[in-house]
Amino acid sequence: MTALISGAAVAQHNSRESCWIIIHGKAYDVTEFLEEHPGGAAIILKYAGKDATKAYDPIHASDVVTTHLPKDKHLGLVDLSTVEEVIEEKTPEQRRREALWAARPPVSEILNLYDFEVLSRSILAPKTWYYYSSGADDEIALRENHNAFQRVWFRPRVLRNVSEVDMTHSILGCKSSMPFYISAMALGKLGHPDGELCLTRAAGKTGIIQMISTFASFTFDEIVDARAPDQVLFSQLYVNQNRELTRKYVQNAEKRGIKGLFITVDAPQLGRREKDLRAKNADDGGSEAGAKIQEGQKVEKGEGHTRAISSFIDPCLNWDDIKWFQGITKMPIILKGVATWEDTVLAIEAGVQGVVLSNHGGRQLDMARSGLEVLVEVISELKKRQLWPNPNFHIFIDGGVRRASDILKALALGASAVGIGKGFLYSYCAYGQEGVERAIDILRDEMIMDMRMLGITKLSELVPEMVDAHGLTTHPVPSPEHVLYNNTYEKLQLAQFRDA
Ligand code: 173
Repeated sequence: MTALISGAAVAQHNSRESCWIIIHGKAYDVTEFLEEHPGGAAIILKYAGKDATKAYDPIHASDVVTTHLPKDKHLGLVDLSTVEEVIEEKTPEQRRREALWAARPPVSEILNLYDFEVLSRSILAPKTWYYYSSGADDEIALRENHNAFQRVWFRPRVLRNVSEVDMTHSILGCKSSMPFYISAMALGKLGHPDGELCLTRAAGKTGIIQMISTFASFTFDEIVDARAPDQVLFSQLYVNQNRELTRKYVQNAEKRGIKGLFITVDAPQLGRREKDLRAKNADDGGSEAGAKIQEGQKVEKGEGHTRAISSFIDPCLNWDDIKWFQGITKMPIILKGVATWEDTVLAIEAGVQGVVLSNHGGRQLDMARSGLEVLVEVISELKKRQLWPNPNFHIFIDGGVRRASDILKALALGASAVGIGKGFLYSYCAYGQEGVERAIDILRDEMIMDMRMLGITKLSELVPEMVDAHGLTTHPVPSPEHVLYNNTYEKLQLAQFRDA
């Protein structure tokens, strides 16, 4: 048995010239890795010669250090009884946020998905909030995703017996308790220590499908291990320049029983989210950097840390690559981030099983239309070409979905199902797993109510005639404020902290 390394031995390597750190009871020599760390050298140097576990854990998947550092930099087990505990002073900002966390209203008082959002804004560290909430450039697409739903109106039917309502659905042939899935989002641990696992556990309890992000902050296997028996999971894929790593990732996903591979096609380069970039410049850490990145590669820096992580993404990806994916997996392949009918036709011709019409939550190309608007165009053009309806091809949309009414509008207009990302992200930032369960309950209640008032008892009764989408392609310009409404009536209210 090899001897344990003492705390004193590690403590000697406390400089840029020789930097050792302890993570989960093991010592690592990170001297040569300092300049490669996506989060910058400064944050590692803060822990040079010390136990960095507490700083590492909230941000990194557990295997990042082991998979990133060459084996000769793994120094061995440390005798933790000889290691001085790192006691971090809490900053006033951390104390303020902890007080807000304690003053959250009971989760039962949360009435809609916006409530989670408004609480998260205060609870999250500013740079996390900016990373999660910012859109690309002028954030027009970000806002448009939400606004588009407000340009579609219902044409409800009455006097139908709606006592029993069934909202179960099939998504890519898999059973789902409702017609939406949890969309992939990166870096979940920034928002809550249990990060993506809050989603997995809540989804398992409620029969909802979750899509795992390539850049989740738990490893892919940790998330899959947290699923309930028979729980369905999808996987989102950023294609790596090193196709061998991508092949391994995809084949592991298939082996672990993933039911759909969603290949992101709208991010040959990451969009510029300026709030995120500014927040990153203003601090040392760039803590977003710690995602589970596909193993063994160096990152480029200089344009913000999130963009640094994304430098693995292959901008060469093109239609010819689809055949390669079809050759390495039998999972259904869905292209995530399609924005036109032309590319939807190409996707059908390429033989994939579906598309997600999406502008990436307004985070990629600003002014790219909302998925909802693109949906109407796509269905109409596919019908003209006798390509729709098509039981073997699935059209999903995401972006801006916060209400069951949004989901029902999308389904009425032809969507096979709808992806919801931030609505669930903020639910766990504010309340952990309990928040996600509450969000799902809220959507279930809204679904029952809306389906009844639309005059349907099951989703197959939802038809295009139940919505008026004429205004969808009209993009209104900002109008002067409504003086009477704004000055006379109280604003709609959102959740408030107790005594805050
Ligand atoms: O939207 C995102 O933030 C995203 O897709 C991403 C991509 C790479 C790294 C981190 C996040």
